[in-house]
Amino acid sequence: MSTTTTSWIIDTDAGMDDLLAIQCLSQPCILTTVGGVLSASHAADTLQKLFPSLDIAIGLDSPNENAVPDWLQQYRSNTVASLLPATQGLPQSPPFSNAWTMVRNHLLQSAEKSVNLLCLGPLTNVAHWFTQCGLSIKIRSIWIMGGNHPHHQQPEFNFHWDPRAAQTVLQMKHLTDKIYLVTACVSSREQLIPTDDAFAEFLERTQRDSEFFRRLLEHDGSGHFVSYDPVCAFASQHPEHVGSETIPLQVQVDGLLKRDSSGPGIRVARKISFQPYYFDWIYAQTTTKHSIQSPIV
Ligand SMILES: [Ca+2]
Repeated sequence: MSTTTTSWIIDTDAGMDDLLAIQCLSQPCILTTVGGVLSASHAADTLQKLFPSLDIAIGLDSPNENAVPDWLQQYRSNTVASLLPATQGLPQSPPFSNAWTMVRNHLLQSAEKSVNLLCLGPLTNVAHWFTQCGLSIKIRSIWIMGGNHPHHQQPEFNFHWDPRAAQTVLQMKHLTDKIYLVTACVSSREQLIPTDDAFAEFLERTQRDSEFFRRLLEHDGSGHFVSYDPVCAFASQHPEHVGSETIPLQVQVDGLLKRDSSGPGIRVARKISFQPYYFDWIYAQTTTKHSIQSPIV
């Protein structure tokens, strides 16, 4: 039996910015984890504690999981892990489902062009899912936070962590025209706000009215988690505030995106209307009952 409504799958590596993005996406969704900022299993454990009402399944780690750099080890042990003591006393995480099994079952039950993907980590899972089945017909849109604008020479983390998967996904014939790429260049802290004062005012107002936001700020006082993944989530919910261009792209071996006329044409976000829409959205989604209720609230 097919459903006629649209649905959302969020594929995430559970960084601080992922957590805000998930909290802001107000409709029910499936969460799948992918290795990146956290390993896939660590991410699932973290999300289960923070968002126990959502369906969560474990996906794949990238080939780079065997060579985690020092800075990432430190992030794993300090940043996201430090949110978890507030959830102590909750039941242990159950055995998680396999992400591919959960996604496949969901796609099989869904109508054509009804499932949206929000990809907030490396593309390891997505490359795996759609190279081995013909279910891409069920996909309506794929919003990807990752990569760099080709005028920029620095690879972005998600694409750098699994460049082969990124290249595989961008080249998938049946998916290319469904992809919306929100690069690091258009979603970084520098792009978000005109002045430090305006950002400070936003942080002050939001933490005053949102316990969830305040808890995130306790662990990252800079508020950098407002960058990247929540921007991609916002773009997916409000495409009317996104200006885009289509650019032929190839992923280099280090994850750098380069303009290449032999590559597939990918829709890339060029400009996002942050003021006031993005900040009003973050405020509304973290302070109203529409948000996912989590035990840290
Ligand atoms: Ca992420």
